[in-house]
Amino acid sequence: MQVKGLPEKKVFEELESRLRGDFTYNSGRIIGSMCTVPNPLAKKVYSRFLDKNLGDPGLFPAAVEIERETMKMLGTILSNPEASGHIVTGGTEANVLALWAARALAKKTNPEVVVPASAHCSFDKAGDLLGIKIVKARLNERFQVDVASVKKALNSKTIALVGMAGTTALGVVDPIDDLSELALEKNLYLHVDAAFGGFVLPFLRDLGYNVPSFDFAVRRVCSITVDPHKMGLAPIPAGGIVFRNESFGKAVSWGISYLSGGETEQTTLVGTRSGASAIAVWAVMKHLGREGYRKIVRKCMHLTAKLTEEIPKIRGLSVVTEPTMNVVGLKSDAFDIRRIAEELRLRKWAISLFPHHIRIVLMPHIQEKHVDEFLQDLNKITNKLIG
Ligand code: 0PR
Repeated sequence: MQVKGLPEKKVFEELESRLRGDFTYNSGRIIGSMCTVPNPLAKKVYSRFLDKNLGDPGLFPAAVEIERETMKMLGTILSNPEASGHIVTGGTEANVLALWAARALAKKTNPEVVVPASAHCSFDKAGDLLGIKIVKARLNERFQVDVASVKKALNSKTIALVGMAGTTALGVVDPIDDLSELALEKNLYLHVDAAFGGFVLPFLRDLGYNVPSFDFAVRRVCSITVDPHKMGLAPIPAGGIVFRNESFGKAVSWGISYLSGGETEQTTLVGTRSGASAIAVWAVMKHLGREGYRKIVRKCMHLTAKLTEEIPKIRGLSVVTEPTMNVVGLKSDAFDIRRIAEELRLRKWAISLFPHHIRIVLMPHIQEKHVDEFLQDLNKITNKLIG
C-alpha cells in the first residue's frame, strides 16, 4: 500500500478504468449467469444501510425485526407465513446451514445425505465441511431425481434428503411430493434447494403455469434455500435459508453472552453479517410486490419460449428438455458442444458450459434484441462449422 492516500476522484477514476474490462449485464452478453442487475431501489437502500450488523442484535434490534419480516415474506411466497430463517451470503451458505441443522437434529454418527446427481456443488462443500457423506441419486429421462434410486441409497446412517426446485444445469424441478412421502416414511429431514426457482415458481403459478408442488405446502419440507440475489433482483450477497419454523434453525443455535444485548442466540454460521443485504431484500420485495415479480417472470418466460422455439430451426441444434423456468439447455447431435461454446465466447457471449450442453439463462436484463443477436450468431457459427 502506498504511504500517501489518493483523493476520492483519483480512486474512482482508476476503478472506473480498471473495471471497464468486466462484462456488464446491460450489454445483454451475460446470457448464462443466474445473477442480474439489482433493482435500483434495492441498490440505494443497500448502500444507505451498510453499517447495520445483524450479528449484534442488541445494537440493531430494528434491523433484526426487518430480517424477521423479510423471512415471513419469503415464507409467504413459499406457502408458509410462519417461516423463519436468515438472509445469508448465498445459496452455498444456505445449503450448508440446512445440512448443519439436519445433522444436529438427527444426532447420528457418520451421517449421510442423499442428493440428486443434479445437485449444486455446494452440497459437496457442505458434506466436506460437516463430515457428512453426500450420496448421489440417479436422474430419470426428464433430468429429475429418480425416487427409486433415492430409496436404494438409504441406509441407517441417512439423515436427510435433498430435492431441487430449479437445477443449476437445466432449471428442472424434482418430484418433491414423492421425496416428502419417502422422508415421512423414514423419518428424514427434507431440504429443497430453490435457490433459483424460489423466485420463479411462485409467480409462474400466479401466471397460470402448471407448477409442481415444491414448497412448504408439501408436508415434510423442513427448509428451503431461496436466493434473492438470483431472480429476486437483490444486490449480492443475498441468499435465503428458510425453515418451516423456528425450531429447525434453533438446532444450531450458539449462545453469545458478551454482546450489547446480553444473552444473544446466533443461528447462523457467520457472526458479523450484513444488515444491508436483508434490508435491501425487504425493500425490493415491498417495492415490486407479487405483481412486479410476475411481470418480470412473464417477460423472462416469453424470451425463453422464443429461444426454445427458434433453436431447433438451426441446423444441428436442439434443446435438452422443455424448460420449466427461464433456463434453456442448448445441445447438438451434429457438433461438439465445446466447439459451439468456444465460438460463442469468441463472439463475446458469456455462456455456461456443462458436459453435454450450453446453459442459457434468460435473466431480467436480457432483452428480445439480445436473443435475436444470439440466434443470429448461432446461425453463423453452425454455418461456419458445416463449412
Ligand atoms: N443452489 C443452486 C440450485 C444453484 O444454482 C446455486 C448457484 C447455488 C445453490 C449456490 O448459490 P451461490 O452461488 O449463491 O452460493 N447457482 C449459480 C451457478 O452455479 C451461481 C452463479 C450465479 C454462478 C451467477 C455464476 C454467475 O454468474 O451457476
